[in-house]
Amino acid sequence: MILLVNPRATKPGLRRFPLSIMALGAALPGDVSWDLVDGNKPEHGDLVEVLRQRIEAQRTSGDPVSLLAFTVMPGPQLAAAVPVTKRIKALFPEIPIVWGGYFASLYPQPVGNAPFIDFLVRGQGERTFLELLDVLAGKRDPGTVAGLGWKKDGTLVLNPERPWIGPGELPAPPYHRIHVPEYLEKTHLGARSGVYQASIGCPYTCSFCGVISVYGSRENFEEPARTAKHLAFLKAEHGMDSVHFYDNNFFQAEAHGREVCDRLTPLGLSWWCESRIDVLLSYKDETFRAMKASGLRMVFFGAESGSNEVLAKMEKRLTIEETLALAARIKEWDIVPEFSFVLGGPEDPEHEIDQTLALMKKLKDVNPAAEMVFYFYTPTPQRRAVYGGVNPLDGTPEALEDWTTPEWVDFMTHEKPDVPWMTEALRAKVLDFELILKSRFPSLHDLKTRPWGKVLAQRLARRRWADGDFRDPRLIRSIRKFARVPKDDAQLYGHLRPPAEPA
Ligand code: B12
Ligand code: SF4
Repeated sequence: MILLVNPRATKPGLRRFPLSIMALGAALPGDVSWDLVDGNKPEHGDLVEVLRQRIEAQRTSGDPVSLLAFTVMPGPQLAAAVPVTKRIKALFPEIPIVWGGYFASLYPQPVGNAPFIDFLVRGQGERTFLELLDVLAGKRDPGTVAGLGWKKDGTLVLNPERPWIGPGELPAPPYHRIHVPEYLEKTHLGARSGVYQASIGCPYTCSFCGVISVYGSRENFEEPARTAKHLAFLKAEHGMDSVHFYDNNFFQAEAHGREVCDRLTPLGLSWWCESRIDVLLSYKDETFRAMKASGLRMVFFGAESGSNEVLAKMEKRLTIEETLALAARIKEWDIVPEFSFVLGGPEDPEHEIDQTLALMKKLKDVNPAAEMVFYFYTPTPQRRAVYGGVNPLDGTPEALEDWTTPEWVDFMTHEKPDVPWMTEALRAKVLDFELILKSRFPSLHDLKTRPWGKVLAQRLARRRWADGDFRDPRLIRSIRKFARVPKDDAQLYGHLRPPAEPA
C-alpha cells in the first residue's frame, strides 16, 4: 500500500481536489494498491495520528504501507508537512518517504538535507514515481531515474531532469478515489465550485516566476474535448456548477481558446482562468463573445508592474498600455479582470511602487470592477537570469525545519519577504493603499467582511480614494477588523494560527 499525502495547505472551506496526489495515484499500475490522505479535510486535523492509525491498520491487513509520498508546496503547506514527516519517520523508520511538488523542485537541497526524507522528485512526478517503485523493489539503480533526488552515503544526488509529457498522455483524474462532493465548495462563481487543470507549463520567460523554474518555458494542452468530457462528468454526476482552471496560462492560440469555449458552452458552468494580457488583447471580438457565452466570469492576469522599464527587466513582454487597453476591452464583455502585481523589486523599489500604485488607480478608473492582487517580490530560483540580479538562494535556510518559521513562510507566500531592499515604511505604504482600494471597491472574493463593515468602510474610503489620501487609514482598518467574520477553523495554516484565547 502506498499512501499519497497532501499535507494541510488551506482551511477546510477552501479545500480543492488534491490534484497533485490524484495525478500520481492515477498513473500507478492496477496491481499497486494506493490511497489518498488529504490533510485539508477537517477530520484529518491531526495528520500524524491519522497516518499512524492507517499504517498500523495496514500492517494487520496484510497490505502494509511500503511508501509514503508527500506533495509539498512552498508556504503553509511546507510548515504543515515538515513536523508530520519528521514524526512519522520517527515512528516508522522502515517506511521510505518521498517528497515531490513545487518546494522540492525549487529547493531540493534543504529537502535532501533532511534525514527524515529518503527521496525527492523534481518536476512532473508520474513516471519518476513509477521508476522509484522499481528502485525500492531492488530492480533498478537510483542513479538511472531521471528527476529523482536520492542519497548516496548520506549526500544528496540530484539526477538530471526528466523531460515532461503533456496532460493528454496522462490518465484522467481518478475522481472515483475521492468523495467529490466534499470538494465542491461555495465560491464567488457558484454554490458548487470545482477545479481543473487542462494544460501544463507556460511558454514565457518571466524572470521572477516559479512555474518556468520547474517546467521550463513550454506549455502543453490536452484536447478541448477531453477537458469538456471531464467537466461534463463532474456536472452530471456531482452537480458541479462552476470551475476554476488552474492552468498557468489558459489561453494561447486563438483557435484553441475558441474551441475550448465552444465546448464549455453547453455545460453552462461559470468559470475562471489565468491568462496573458497581450494574448487576450490579440483575440477577435467573436472570440470574446464565445468566452462570454461559455460562462467565463473572471480572468486573472499578471500585470506585475506600473513601469515599462521594470516589466522589461522582468522579461514580461508586456506594457502598461496593453494592460490599460485590456482593462477597457474586457469591460465591454462584462468579464472581470483580476490584475496581479509583483511589488518592490531591488532597484529603486520606492519609485517602482509609486508607479504601480498609480497604474492600479488608473485601472480602477478605466474598469471599476477590476480586482487587484498584491504580492511582494520574492526572488525565486530560475533557470536563467533572476529579476533584480539577486541570488535567490542567498540567506535561505539549509535545514528544512528552518523553512517552517513564520518569517520564511511569509517569504514563500510572497506576502512579507524579508529582503534587504524593502523597508517597513514601503510595505506599510502598499498595505495602506490596498486597504483603501479594497474598502472603496469591495472585492468579489471578500467573503470575510460582514456587509455592514463593507458599507461603512466604503463610505469612509470614498473621499480618501478621490483625494489620493492613502496615509494611515486607522479607522477604516479598525472597522474592517471588527466586521470580520470570525475564523471558523482553529487549525488554519497549522502553526501560524494565533494562540488560543485565554479562558
Ligand atoms: C492548487 C494550488 C494551490 C492550492 C492548494 C490546494 C492543495 N493542494 O491543497 C492553494 C489555493 C491552497 C494554493 C496556495 C498557495 N500557492 Co499554490 N498553486 C496551486 C496551483 C494553481 C495548482 C497546483 C496543482 O494542483 N496542479 C496540478 C498538479 C497535477 O500538478 P503539480 O502540483 O505540479 O504536481 C505534479 C508535480 O509537481 C509532481 N508532484 C507534486 N507533488 C508530488 C509528490 C510526489 C511524491 C511526487 C513523486 C511528485 C509530485 O507530480 C505532479 C504530477 O505531475 C499551482 C499552479 C499550477 N498550475 O501548478 C499553484 C502554485 C503551486 N502555488 C504557488 C504558490 C506560491 C502558492 C502560495 C504560496 C500563494 C500565496 N501567496 O498564498 C499559497 C500557499 C500554499 C500553501 N498553503 O502552502 C506557486 C508555487 C511556485 C512558487 N513561486 O513558489 C504556484 C506554481 C503558482 C504560481 N504560478 O506561482 N495553491
Ligand atoms: S506568463 Fe505567468 S506563468 Fe508564464 S512565465 Fe510569466 S509569470 Fe510565469
